[in-house]
Amino acid sequence: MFAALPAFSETSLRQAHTAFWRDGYVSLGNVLPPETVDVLRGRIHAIMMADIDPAPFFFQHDAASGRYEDLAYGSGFCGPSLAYRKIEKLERDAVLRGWIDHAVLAPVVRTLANPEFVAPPVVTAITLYRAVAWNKAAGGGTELPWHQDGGLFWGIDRPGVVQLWTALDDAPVAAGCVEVIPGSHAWGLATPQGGTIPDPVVAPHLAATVAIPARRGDLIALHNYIWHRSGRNQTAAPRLAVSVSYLDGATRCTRQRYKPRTFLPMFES
Ligand SMILES: O=C(O)CCC(=O)C(=O)O
Repeated sequence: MFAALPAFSETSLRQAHTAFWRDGYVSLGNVLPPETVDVLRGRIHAIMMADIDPAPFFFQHDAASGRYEDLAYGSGFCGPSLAYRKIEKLERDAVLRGWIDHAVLAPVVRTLANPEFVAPPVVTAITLYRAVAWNKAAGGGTELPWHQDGGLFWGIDRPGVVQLWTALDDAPVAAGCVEVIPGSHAWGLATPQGGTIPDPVVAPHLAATVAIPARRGDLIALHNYIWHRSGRNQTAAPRLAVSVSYLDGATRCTRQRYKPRTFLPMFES
């Protein structure tokens, strides 16, 4: 299904590296052909509709109000619906894993993970923190507040190295595309626990917001510390994307209340 994907050139990786470390994000272009997008999108829809056994996956449904504050936690799968907001553990599906772990992504992750540009990238061990479908049903979805993907809340002993976000539907501004504050990755964590950034901290920077509208098949890299958000979907079409967070292979889980997690090795084949 992925056999024909072209490799990223050294020039494109160099340009991506410069933009990523300067701005905290970079668009890597349209990488997936429509037929591949259809397969991946179809898999996630089948999981949401329970045409594929939903048991291996973690779900969070949209709040009826579309307000982040009203989301239910711990409810999991609550019946077939295309209005799940988030589905985690996508790597448990062999087809989706084929993209998460695809060889064409390995040099992108290894190049962007290193603050110095090295070509070809040093072959370091990479593991998976999470692979998540972010879904906004037509005319719905939930507003995702400004946040960073790191901090104590993430339960790891060092920051993630990069996140790759793939659009499986068009994501124009009106559909709630990802928005960022360029350069904010360089400011460290806004709070030690990470996650949502308090409104008074974000407010002085809002004028610098940049929206990143995407077409289906587009790939975007996000630094874990970039301040980012997305709004509700005000279009008549759904907005689905997959976001994969990669770790340096030496990363260890720091949680103590539960058995520490181990992280799935990536790009080994
Ligand atoms: O797709 C979205 O709306 C949010 C994506 C996101 O927050 C992430 O990839 O970390």
